[in-house]
Amino acid sequence: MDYYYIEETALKKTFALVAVAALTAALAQPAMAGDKIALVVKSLGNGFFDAVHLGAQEAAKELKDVEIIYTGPAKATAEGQIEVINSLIAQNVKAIVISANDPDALVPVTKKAMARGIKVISFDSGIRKDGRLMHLAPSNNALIGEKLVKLAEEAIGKNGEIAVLSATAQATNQNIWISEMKKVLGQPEHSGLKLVSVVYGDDQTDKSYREAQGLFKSYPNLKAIVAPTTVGVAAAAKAVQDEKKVGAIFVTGLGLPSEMQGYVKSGAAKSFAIWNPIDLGYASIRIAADLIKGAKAEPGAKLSMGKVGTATLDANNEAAMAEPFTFDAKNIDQFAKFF
Ligand code: RAM
Repeated sequence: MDYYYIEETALKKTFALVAVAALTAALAQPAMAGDKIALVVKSLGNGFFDAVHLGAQEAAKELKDVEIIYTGPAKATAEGQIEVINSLIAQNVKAIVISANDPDALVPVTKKAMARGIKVISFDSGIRKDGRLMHLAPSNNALIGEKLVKLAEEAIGKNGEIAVLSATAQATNQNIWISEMKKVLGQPEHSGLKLVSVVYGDDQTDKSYREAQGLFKSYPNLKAIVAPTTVGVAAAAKAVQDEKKVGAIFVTGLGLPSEMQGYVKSGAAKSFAIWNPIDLGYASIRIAADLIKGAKAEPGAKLSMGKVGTATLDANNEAAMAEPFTFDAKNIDQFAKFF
């Protein structure tokens, strides 16, 4: 696959889209009437989901007859999301668009919602197939796994100890990405990288920071921390900086340019990747609105993501939005103002 080509194209597309998104968001007043679509995130206070919310509002503004209810638990737990969903069922929302804290635990409550006619879709972090109509992944899972390994090699070369600092232990998305990463690490050309540990910061800054410190202590030869979570990657980079490990341990993974800018400048991180979270929120709401209007989520179906394109559902009713895009010292300033 020609990565250079993909990234050039993605750069142009992402840049055009974020510029439009920022402008639209600045002009937008939240739509106050119409079909209620609930956007349920893993936890509130996460910058990634705040950017998703911006895109959701942009879609609602475009659709005119949609009202977004942005909600989620304080901590990234399935129990918290179950409570939130029960209250949304009582509020007669038309759709629930959710990034799930667990693939299985939410199934009974989302089935209950679907039995009442509520369109349930997962995005970002999936719910098991029987608990949702479809899932919109931000990107292809195998591509993300490959990207994470390449980022680690960009930072430290072909050899050395690496550790993963993840979100919660039950997160559908991170667990898939880590298992894809392990497949890539199993290939002979990556055999020099040794994955010594996987730890969980639960998408909380303080816990992620402490887990990173724990890795420094337990693995004195550690060369890189790969964090496939925006919360974890920023916390790990801060720990590297605070503990004066810049140049000895490198942090990479999936991060927000706005949160990683300082760490790229300090050298705690050389590069990291992400897709456009504003687009992800926008695309998810467009799909939910289509389903409310009668579109069917079934294998082969083509659902409109508005200006982001078309989601074609696979045999599991899943689709992927875009390729991950890499950020480093050369382009981070350009993007940090957007997300
Ligand atoms: C965190 C969340 C989210 C994930 C990003 C990369 O914000 O865990 O689910 O997609 O990181």
